[in-house]
Amino acid sequence: MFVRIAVSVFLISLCSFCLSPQSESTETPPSTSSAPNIVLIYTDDVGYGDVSSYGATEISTPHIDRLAEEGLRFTDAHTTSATCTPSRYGLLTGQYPWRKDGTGIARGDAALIIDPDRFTLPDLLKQAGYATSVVGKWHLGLGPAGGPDWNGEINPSPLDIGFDESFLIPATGDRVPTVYVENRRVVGLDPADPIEVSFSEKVGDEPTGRDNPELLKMHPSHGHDMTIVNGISRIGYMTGGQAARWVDEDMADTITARAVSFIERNQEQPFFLYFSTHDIHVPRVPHPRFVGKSGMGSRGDAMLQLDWSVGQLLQTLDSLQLTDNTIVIFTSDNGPVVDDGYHDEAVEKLGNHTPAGPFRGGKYSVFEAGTRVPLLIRWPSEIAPSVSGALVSQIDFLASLATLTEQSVPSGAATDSQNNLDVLLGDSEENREFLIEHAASGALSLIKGKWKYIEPNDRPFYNENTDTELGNMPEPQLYDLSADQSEQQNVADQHPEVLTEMQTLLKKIRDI
Ligand code: NG6
Ligand code: CA
Repeated sequence: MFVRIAVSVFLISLCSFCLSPQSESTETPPSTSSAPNIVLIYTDDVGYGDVSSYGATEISTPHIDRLAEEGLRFTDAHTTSATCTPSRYGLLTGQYPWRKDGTGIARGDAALIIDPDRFTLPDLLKQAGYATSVVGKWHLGLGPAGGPDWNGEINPSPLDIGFDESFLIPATGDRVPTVYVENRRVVGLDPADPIEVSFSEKVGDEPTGRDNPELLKMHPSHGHDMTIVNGISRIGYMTGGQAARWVDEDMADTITARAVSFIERNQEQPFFLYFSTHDIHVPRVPHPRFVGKSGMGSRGDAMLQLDWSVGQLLQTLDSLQLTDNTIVIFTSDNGPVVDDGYHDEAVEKLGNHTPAGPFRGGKYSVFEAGTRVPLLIRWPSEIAPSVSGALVSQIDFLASLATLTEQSVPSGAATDSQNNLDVLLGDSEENREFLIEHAASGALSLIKGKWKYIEPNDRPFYNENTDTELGNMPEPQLYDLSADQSEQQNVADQHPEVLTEMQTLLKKIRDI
């Protein structure tokens, strides 16, 4: 109730601001400083069991844990998908990525996947009067059909879908081009040394991991054997842009500093920061000050680096006295993977650590660990610390934040996003009526009540490169998550009526 009242007060004041920012009324104009800032920390490949507040005992993540101690810790929160590009598409658009072609793992030179005409989460917050920024991993494509002009203006870009500013890792750390893009330009590019990128054939004459493994400081375990940059071979070929190339060891420092700067520059007005970390995706090359500190190899060290980045943001909010009225959301884009393509000692030094927590599968998988991720939401002035077992999905962030900021969503936009604000603020523990999970194979799962149905598909059950149970099977699967959260007993044969009901509902949702 307290939260509801406080949120209503905020809504009234923010709404007045939106309607009459130039008001000439003699009354004191409503203060926009009552609008909560929103910092969305979107991590890469962090699993349910990778955070100590979610039960990890082999690693300590004190800064992330602070969010759990001071906010809400969700135990049944999901991304839309078990890989990065589709999850981010769903997060930013409120439309399930499987409704749109071309939302699979994007190439490093993919065109912008989100149509600039589509209403997005940053559009919403901009409309509500927020300063909006994305810092870090993008992986939603850039530029027009055919891909971006790395040597000129990159257009369209996040600036065309609602962000006021952007500082990007264009795709992933393991894909070329290995350069940052700030707003519409590659950072630090020397025009005399233009960038060329290809994912189909070698360009330029730089060595590759395949031909010159002796030049590598980290060797691929599968794929990742094309152009060598900073001693690490990548996915894709690139030449040129030498002065603009990032140094992997400095990446967390670089993007964290950019995020801190955005907060500092916008401290006097409501802001939305989408801080999208590279950690703990491959290649895991943390700064030397974290190397060896986890005892768990580079994956654990990258986790410590991620925790440090979170700490820097929290400290910035503290020092600017913004903590009380800033909503900090910490979550991940998909479940965990240990060997995702490099020999980085993650497998050898994993020890007793369980990245997926109690769940089966991992990144790419149809099983729970594919999409069930940590979700922490802290808003000290409004949310009492607690644990929520409610079934929630990132697809609902858009509609829920629309309710919070009293903005309307245009008809036809974000049609899969439901207002779930009460649950996200800890005012209710009502489960989402149903939840869809989307695996890398394209297969969908449906959760409703205690049941989880996985549709049949003929892709492999197991990926030996990543050592992941993908969970694909030619037969329908049905699990009772209330009794079997690790999806061991397929009870489809015992409950034909439930199976039919789930299949009918999934078809209905798919056909909307
Ligand atoms: C896969 C890559 C993997 C990772 C993934 C995307 C190979 C063999 N594997 O194709 O390393 O880059 O794509 O990860 O190339 S995600 O988190 O961005 O979805
Ligand atoms: Ca990811």
